[in-house]
Amino acid sequence: MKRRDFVKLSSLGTTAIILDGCKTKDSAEKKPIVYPVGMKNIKVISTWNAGLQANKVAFEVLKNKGVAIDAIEKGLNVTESDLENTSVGIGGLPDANGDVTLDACIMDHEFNCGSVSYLKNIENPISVARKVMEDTPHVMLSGKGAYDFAIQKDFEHQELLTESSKKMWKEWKLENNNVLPAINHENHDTIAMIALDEKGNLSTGCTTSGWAYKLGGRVGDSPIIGAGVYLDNQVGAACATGMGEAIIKICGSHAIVELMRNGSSPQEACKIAVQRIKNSNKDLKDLQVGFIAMNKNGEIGSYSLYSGFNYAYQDAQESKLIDSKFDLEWD
Ligand code: SD4
Repeated sequence: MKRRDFVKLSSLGTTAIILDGCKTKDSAEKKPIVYPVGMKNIKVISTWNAGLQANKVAFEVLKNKGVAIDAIEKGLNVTESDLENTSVGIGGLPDANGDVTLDACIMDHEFNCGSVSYLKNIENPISVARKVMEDTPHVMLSGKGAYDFAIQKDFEHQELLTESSKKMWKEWKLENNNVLPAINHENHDTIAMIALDEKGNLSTGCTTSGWAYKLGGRVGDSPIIGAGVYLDNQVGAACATGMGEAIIKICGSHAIVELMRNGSSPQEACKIAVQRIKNSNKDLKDLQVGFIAMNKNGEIGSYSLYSGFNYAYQDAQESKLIDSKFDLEWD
């Protein structure tokens, strides 16, 4: 039997054991980790308020014994197709030129991942990302290539700039002299999600229209594996929201998974990642970032730099919004 291999399911099918998945901080010796599997452990978390609706759909998939990757795709599709959501999919706020350009990525329990960036005119980029993962030898497609691939896979060409998003963009152009707005709790709700299925497998994904009124061509953290999301099924998963530039610089989600591997709880790991961002940026003004994480045991955590970040939680018992812990008050 190989080290780190999934060892066995218990006779009741409610626990599984892995070796060396999450070492405790001071032990070099490989302690077996027992983690729960089974229907009573299924759960979903996702960023911001819009996560409540998305979680419901994702949870339905899990409840019907579906796999985590399906839960992620179906859940995130809800937010992408919500015309009222100005941060994701159709209705997302455009870049400075008025183009809606979308970023998304998805990752499963076997390190398979797919991603699209700078994708125009396709309502559900997370589904295109999944096709990249499943139907190509690549991880990431961008721009026109991603669009052409989506059309080839029978996705529909859509106008993504709604009348209300267009109006907001025009007002911004007139009033703000091309100054980028802050990414905060009032104007942003990119969705990033983690799901744990009945087999004890995790998946994660993220989808966004990115920083409103960004420069044309800008790509954030959300389609970047390791920044916007990361997952090691023997350890846990993490995903991000907020200013992508700061998240990319510390490989935020990957950092959190590595911290969990070395013994941090999801909560501690998210906090340490935020501290790294705090310490690696001179100007913290308007630099909101938030992380959520779940480990193999289904324990969850989150942390943001500023107040105002929340995330949605759903399991068999409850669906709720949780206010994240944070470092600084938003004024
Ligand atoms: C980006 N991280 O494009 C995204 C934006 C975001 O809540 O998450 N906003 O940088």
